[in-house]
Amino acid sequence: MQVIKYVFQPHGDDRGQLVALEEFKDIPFRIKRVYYMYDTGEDVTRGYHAHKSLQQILICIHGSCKIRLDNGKEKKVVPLEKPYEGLYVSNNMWREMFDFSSDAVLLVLASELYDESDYIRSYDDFLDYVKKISLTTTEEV
Ligand code: T46
Repeated sequence: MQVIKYVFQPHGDDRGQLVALEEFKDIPFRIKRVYYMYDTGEDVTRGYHAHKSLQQILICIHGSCKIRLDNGKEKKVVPLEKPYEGLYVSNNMWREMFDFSSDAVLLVLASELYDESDYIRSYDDFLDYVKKISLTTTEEV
C-alpha cells in the first residue's frame, strides 16, 4: 500500500509560520468541505469506516494522532504530528483515527459534501466491496 503524505511549505518569518493550501495546487482535488475534530479523548478511536467516493487530506494542525489505513489487503499506521504534513486518504480505504494527544486538532479537507450514503460502516461490507471492485477492474482490463 502506498501512503501519500504531503509536506506543505510553511511561509515562515520572525512572526511565526503560515501554511496556505490551494485546491488543485497543494491539494489534489476541489475542496468542497472542511471539518475538524478536537477534545478527542486520548483512549478514543474514531472512524471505523470507508468511503466509496470521498477523497480527503488529514492534517493534525495541533498536537498529534495516528491514522490506521486499511485497503482490505494491507494495513498501515501513519503518525500525524506536524502542522505542515497532510495524509491523503483515498476512497475505498478503511480508516481509524486514534492515539490523540489531549491538545490534538485534526483538520480534514474533503472532496465532497457530507453524504451518509457514501459511507461503508461495516468492515465485512467493506471487504466485500473492495473485492467486488478489484474483480470488476480486472475483468475490464
Ligand atoms: C472521515 C473521518 C476522517 C456532519 O454532520 N458533517 C460532516 O461533514 C461530518 C464529517 C460529520 N457530521 C456529523 C455526523 C455525525 O453525527 O458529525 C458526527 C460525527 O461524525 P463521524 O462519526 O462520521 O466522525 P468520524 O470521526 O468517525 O469520521 C469523520 C468523517 O465522518 C469521515 O468522513 O473520513 O472523520
